[in-house]
Parts: sequence; C-alpha cells; structure tokens
Amino acid sequence: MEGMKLRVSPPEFRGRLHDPRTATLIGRWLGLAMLVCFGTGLVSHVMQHPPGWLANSLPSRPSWGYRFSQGLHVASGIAAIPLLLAKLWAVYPRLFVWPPLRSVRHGLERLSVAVLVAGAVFELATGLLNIVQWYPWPFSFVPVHFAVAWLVVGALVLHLAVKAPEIRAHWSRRSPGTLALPVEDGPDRRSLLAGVAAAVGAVTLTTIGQSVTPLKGLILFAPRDPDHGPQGLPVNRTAAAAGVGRVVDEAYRLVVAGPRPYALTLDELRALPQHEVELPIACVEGWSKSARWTGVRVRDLLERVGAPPDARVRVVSLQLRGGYRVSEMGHQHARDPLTLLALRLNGAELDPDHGYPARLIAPNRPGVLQTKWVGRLEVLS
Ligand SMILES: Nc1nc2c(c(=O)[nH]1)N[C@H]1C(S)=C(S)[C@@H](COP(=O)(O)O)O[C@H]1N2
Ligand SMILES: [Mo]
Repeated sequence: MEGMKLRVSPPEFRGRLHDPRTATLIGRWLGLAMLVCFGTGLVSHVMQHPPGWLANSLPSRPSWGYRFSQGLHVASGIAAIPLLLAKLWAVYPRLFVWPPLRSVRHGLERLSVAVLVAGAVFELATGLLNIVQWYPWPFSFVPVHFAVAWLVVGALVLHLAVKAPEIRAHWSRRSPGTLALPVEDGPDRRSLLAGVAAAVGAVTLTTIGQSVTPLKGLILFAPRDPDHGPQGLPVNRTAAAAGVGRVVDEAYRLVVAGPRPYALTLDELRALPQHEVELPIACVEGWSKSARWTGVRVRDLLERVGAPPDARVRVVSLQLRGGYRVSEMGHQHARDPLTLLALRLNGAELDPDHGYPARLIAPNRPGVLQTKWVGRLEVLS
C-alpha cells in the first residue's frame, strides 16, 4: 500500500475545436441573438406594461411593428438554443481548469460565467415552454422572465469585458501575448461551424412560418399553425375557457363611460358607420396572422362620449376572471383610424372564440391587449 497515492487529474482536451477561436466565432452569433432577443423583449415589455410616463405616448404605427418585433424575439430565442449548446460544448473543458480557483479575479470570472450560463439556459427554457403554453413552474412567467433577462445581460456585458482581449485578438487576427489563435481554419472547425449554422437555419426555418405567413408551409416544429382555428385564425383562449359562454344578442350592451356616457345595443352598434381594416393578431408567444376586420372606429365612439383628444381608454371584457379581461391604451391607439371595435372577421360575424359580439383590434399592439368580448369602454382622465 505504501507509495500508492490517489491522484485526481483533470481530463485533458487537445481538440482544436475547444480553443478560444471556436468559442469566439460561435459566441459572436450567440451574443447577437441574445442582444436582439433582449432588445425585442424590452419592446414587448414596454408595450404591455408601459411605465406611467410612456403610457400615453406609445406609437400606434407601424401597424406591423409588434408583429415584427415579437416575431424576432421568439425567432432569435429559438436560434439561440443551438448556438448556446454549441458554445457550451466548445468551452466546457474550461470547467475542468486546474487549479479551479487561481485568483480572486479568476473566481469572479467563473462566478459571472455561472450566472450567465444559468440565466441563459433559464431564459431559453422558460421562453420555449411559454410558446408551447406549458407552464410547469410555480412562478408567473412574465415578471421572472423579464427580471432574469437583466441578470443575463449584466453577466453578458461583464463576460464581454473580461474576454475583450480574446475577442480583440480574433478580430485583428493577430495573436497578442499568450493567446495563440490559429489564423487558418482547418476542415474540422469549418465543419463544426457549418453544422451549427445548419442547426440554426433548420430550427429557424421550421418555426418562423408561425409569424412569417409566406413560410407557413415549412412549420414542422412551430407550436402554432397560423391557419388552424375558427375563421382561419388561431385562438389562445376560447370563449368556453374564458367562461364567457354564448352571448345573448338581446341582452348585450356596449357601455361607453365618459363625460356623456351611453350604451348601445348590438343592432345600434351594427347601424353605426362600419370600417374595414387589415391588421394582424400578434401574440406574445410569437405566432401572428393578418386578418380583415370590420367594425366601428373606437375614435367615433370616443367622440360621441365627449372624450378629450388625449384621453387614455380602458377596454373591459364580458369575461369575469382572468388576466386579459381588461386592457388599456393611450390616445395614439385610441384615436388611430385603424383601431376598431370589430364585429366581423374575414367577412363573417366574429366566431365566439374570436370575441363575439365585439372585440378590440388595434395596430402595433400585443395580442394579449386585443381584448375579446368587449362590453365596456371607459375614458380615463
Ligand atoms: N377577454 C380576453 N381577450 C383576449 C384574451 C383573453 O384571454 N381574454 N386573450 C388574448 C390573447 S393572448 C391573444 S393572442 C388574442 C388572440 O385573439 P384570437 O383568439 O382572436 O386569435 O386575444 C387576446 N384577447
Ligand atoms: Mo397571446
């Protein structure tokens, strides 16, 4: 037994594919995807929960704005998944560096990478599960996904700062000091990068059709088929799920509260000047689909109630419970001629699942705020 020593040695990695150059090449695409995802996520957050000083100045144009930015948010998040896996594969030998802690600086760097990796995995996993409407966690998705996004961006900025010398060496193609970056890429690295690019292309092409309608033929993995649903439009929450049931025409009233309040029957609403608009439903979950809506301009209803031109408006559903039964909009949306209390969809009366007898449809607005089964409009002072 004497002389026998237990020696734990870290594994050795010799493959060139685990070198800083691979990490940097993949990292810049991953970084780009993460920053696009963060920026579009911020846009979505502000559109849904505007801070007080912005609440009455969100723009209602371009009409496709939210469709574009949220489509990009979900697409960049999906594209980031193979990029993150490839990046982790390229750098995982660094988990085994020996000794594990060389200095305080090294310790802090490892800590920031741990936060970055854990946060990025968390964001991509929760985002992915959210777009398939599966919530296997006890917290509410939006505030936690939003908070962790800041953590990830903070850790990313720190990481980029720490890695600045390697990144600079990559871009200048010189090898300062000990960073021996090969200038030429061998066939192995080229194959790896081609494989990663193919994976990104594949997940993007097989999902993007849920928001880019011309590509809908390719949706193999998209959670939503943009054609699947009553009147050719997907439904997130049906009338039954919302507990709305079938609305009795004779009992229905649209109540408009403001300086000169009034109520309209369904026939009176149908007798008002009708307008037709082409606008998308753009769900936060990434699917979007354009449709032809016909109904009364919210602007006309507001003028009749004597609302001030810059008034904000609250839209209240007949739905009694649930997070999306009430929405609010600033004057730019309320006064936009494209903003309708829609009674018809693609030439026919609204399906109950699309909000019969009346639903809000406004340009450049998240789907969650396109309130269905509207029973009341309130002018806010
Ligand atoms: N009252 C009410 N309106 C609602 C919802 C809801 O749950 N309740 N869901 C919203 C969501 S998340 C979306 S994406 C759109 C979907 O509209 P559609 O079912 O007509 O396609 O309706 C919105 N309007
Ligand atoms: Mo939605």
